[in-house]
Amino acid sequence: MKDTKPFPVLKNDNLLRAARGEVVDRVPVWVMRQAGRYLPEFQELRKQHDFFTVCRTPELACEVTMQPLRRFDLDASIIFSDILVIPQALGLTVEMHAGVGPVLPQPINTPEDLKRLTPDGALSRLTYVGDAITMMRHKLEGRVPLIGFTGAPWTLMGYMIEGGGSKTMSKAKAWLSDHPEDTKLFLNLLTDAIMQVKAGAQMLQVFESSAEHLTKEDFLIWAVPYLRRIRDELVDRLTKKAVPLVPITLFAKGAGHSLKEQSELGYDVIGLDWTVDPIEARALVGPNITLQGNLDPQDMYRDADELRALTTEMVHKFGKSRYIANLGHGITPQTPITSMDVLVEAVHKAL
Ligand code: 1CP
Repeated sequence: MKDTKPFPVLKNDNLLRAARGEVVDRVPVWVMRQAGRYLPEFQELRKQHDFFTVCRTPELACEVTMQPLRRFDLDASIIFSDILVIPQALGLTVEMHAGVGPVLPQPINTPEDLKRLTPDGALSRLTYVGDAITMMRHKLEGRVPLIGFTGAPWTLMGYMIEGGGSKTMSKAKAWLSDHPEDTKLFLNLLTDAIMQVKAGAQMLQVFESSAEHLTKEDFLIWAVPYLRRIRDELVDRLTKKAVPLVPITLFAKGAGHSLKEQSELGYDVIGLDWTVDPIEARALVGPNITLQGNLDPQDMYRDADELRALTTEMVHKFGKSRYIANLGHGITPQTPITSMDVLVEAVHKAL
């Protein structure tokens, strides 16, 4: 039976206030991939359960979502799931191989293969995401906001064509020139499926993690229109259903060349990777967008004093207004857990 109890009142709303440009008590901080491989309790749970079983079982997904919050004074939680649940819901097999990452044994090789995808009913195959989000909102007891997320079309298309992660995305990039019309169909199909994932989270993040493989020109052609569409349709749908809007973050890794263009897409927050200078980024996006990021995940391997100094310097550059502290990409598996405390404390004490 669906849980229809009202959600607990939010106590720490600094994340949402920062996203809306309101005054915050302290600079909010969370970390991409904060629920995951660097935590021994996650590794322990993964010994007992397959990756996608964790995603599909709300109790387990909530447990993993909660793990970093038990240890660190974070200002947000992010629901445990993966961007590859969408290709799965579209009928592709996705396996998670230990030490390798995601593997899609029957990738999309040719435009003909698009017929294998099953967009009809994809939404109903993703109800477990919404169920986990609803359960998590209760379990959080209003401590911090809950972030939902999705992969952006170009990034998802890349995994579906390459059959997993790729250093070059060469097969997916070949599609752009070899099958431009089919690529548009493909990207639009993913935009549609993505639209169906939003599920009552208090904030959403769109991951365009593979933007780093595109030239600026290709980013503007093959990513930007679909990123615009995701945001516009989301706002449109929520408005029509009289559901209050939630802030949306765009994180296009490696697209620091197009910050101005990104700032014109209607997103509330733009996530930055570590290659971008905070002061230059602010000048490009103007005063009305919140910035998120962007410590180099590798800095988490430095000693505590160095990490503290770098974090403090970063927060000073961004300032207290319209800023959410984070890494410039996901936390990496071998990161010492103690670095998380140093990071979080340094952010909170910086201003
Ligand atoms: O066996 C395991 O436990 C696998 C490790 C793992 C985890 C913990 C994977 C495999 N995915 C996740 C969870 C996950 N994935 C979250 C959880 C919430 C959080 O704490 O942040 C999120 C937000 C993601 C999103 C995701 N998955 C992205 C976008 C973010 C990013 O890092 O750029 C991408 C590209 C993926 C694909 C994926 N899933 C897993 C891996 C190792 C990868 C990347 C593979 C590659 O390209 O090499």
